[in-house]
Amino acid sequence: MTADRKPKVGIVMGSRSDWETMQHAAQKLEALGVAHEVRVVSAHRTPDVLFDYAENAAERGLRAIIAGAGGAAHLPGMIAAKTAVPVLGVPVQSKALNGMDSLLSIVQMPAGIPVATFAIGNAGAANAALFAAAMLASEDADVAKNLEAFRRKQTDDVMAADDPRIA
Ligand code: RP5
Repeated sequence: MTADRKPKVGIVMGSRSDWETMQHAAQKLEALGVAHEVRVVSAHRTPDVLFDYAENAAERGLRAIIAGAGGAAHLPGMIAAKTAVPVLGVPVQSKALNGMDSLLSIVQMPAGIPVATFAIGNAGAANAALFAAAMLASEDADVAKNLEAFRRKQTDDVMAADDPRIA
């Protein structure tokens, strides 16, 4: 959680091994000034913790949950089944199938319980954080300002170095 503010976004992951990927979500939220928390919550190893986390998410003030998992990645869908807080799923790049298993597990939710699904790996984690920030921007002027500044800098950086032959 950033500073002492109540977290607005929860970042959860199925295993500590997912942190290498999910740290990219945390870094973006930190940079944009979005109060957040980070937890390991496993759908199959700690199912009771998952239920508890999801059932209390709205009451605790979470506005979005970024859930990353790899392999048979049922974490985002199971969380979404237990809360109306929007769930943003990040497929972690698995060793066996390069994250295609994670992607399909997360994206192919049957109609009725949605999970917004992002790209496999680091890009997905970063974009899930940017998406969560965009969700909060309409009610938080500071986040809106930070998000706008991030995008402006990103554009400026590309334009300032638009000849790929020059390092
Ligand atoms: C999933 O299994 C996790 O999300 C992780 O991506 C994958 C492997 O977990 P570990 O065996 O590394 O703990 O539950």
